[in-house]
Amino acid sequence: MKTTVSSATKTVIIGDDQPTVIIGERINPTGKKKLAAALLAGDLEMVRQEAIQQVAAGADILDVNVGVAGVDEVALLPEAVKIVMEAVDVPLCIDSANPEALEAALEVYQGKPIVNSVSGEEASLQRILPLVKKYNTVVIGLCMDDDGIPQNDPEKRVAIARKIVARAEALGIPREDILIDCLALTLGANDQAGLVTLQAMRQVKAELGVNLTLGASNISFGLPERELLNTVFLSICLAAGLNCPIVDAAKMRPAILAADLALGRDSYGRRYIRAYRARLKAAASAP
Ligand code: THG
Repeated sequence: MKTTVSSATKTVIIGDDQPTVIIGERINPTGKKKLAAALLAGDLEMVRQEAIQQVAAGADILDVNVGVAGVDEVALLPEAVKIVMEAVDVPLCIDSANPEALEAALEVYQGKPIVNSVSGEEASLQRILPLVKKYNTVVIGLCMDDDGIPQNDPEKRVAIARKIVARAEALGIPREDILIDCLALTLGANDQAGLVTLQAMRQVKAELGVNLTLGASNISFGLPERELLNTVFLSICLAAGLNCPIVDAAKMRPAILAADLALGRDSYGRRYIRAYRARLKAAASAP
């Protein structure tokens, strides 16, 4: 199963026989007061800087989310997408709960982006899947529906993934254009949350054969030593078949390269060694 996304000039392939694809999470005002304030003022300079820094840190795709209370996302999301397309050449993952904002961004996008996201909620299926078809995009399907996110019930999350795939295919959206997100919730509220996500991912991959994404950093909200927990959980997820995590590239890329090598996805360890040499060189030239 190969999922292809693109910018105007670059193509990224997502699949089990490919190296892990990093979707950079940092263009997102959640927990970032300065970015939230800048977005409210219509200032996209921080967005531009985050885009450049994340690609320098090894992000293969960038998630773009400008959702702050009080912001006009229909106007701002396409502007943010344009600024990011100007600053970097990687494909984008357009992240909004607002269908009008998604469509406005799809109108200006050049290439084949990821729409983040559709869910199993009836209103979402009816509103988002036709956009995915019309604009020929890839789409992330979230394992939640009108009853919310199934807690401690991996089978229910798999059932939602099955429904999203069936509804997409009924509209002529091919299965390779669907990335399923089994959803990571914080371990701070439920110590079984990680295991539930892992079991759902294994079953979705075995039954539906689709590629998997995950906002993996959610696992550590509210807990100490977030980076440690994120790194360990992410490594376990990669072994369970996660293909394109949404993470902070600067923090997670070394562990992802190590996991890819350990899992036989890095021939002769070339990517692992190249990244190590680049870090040595950067450290030697640092002031
Ligand atoms: N699934 C899908 N899309 C998603 C999510 C998901 N998009 C948004 C989110 N979840 C993934 N992105 C983030 C972005 C930031 C953080 C976590 C997930 C984060 N931010 C720090 C905080 O809030 O404390 C602030 C970071 C900083 O200041 O450096 O943790 O699950 N499909």
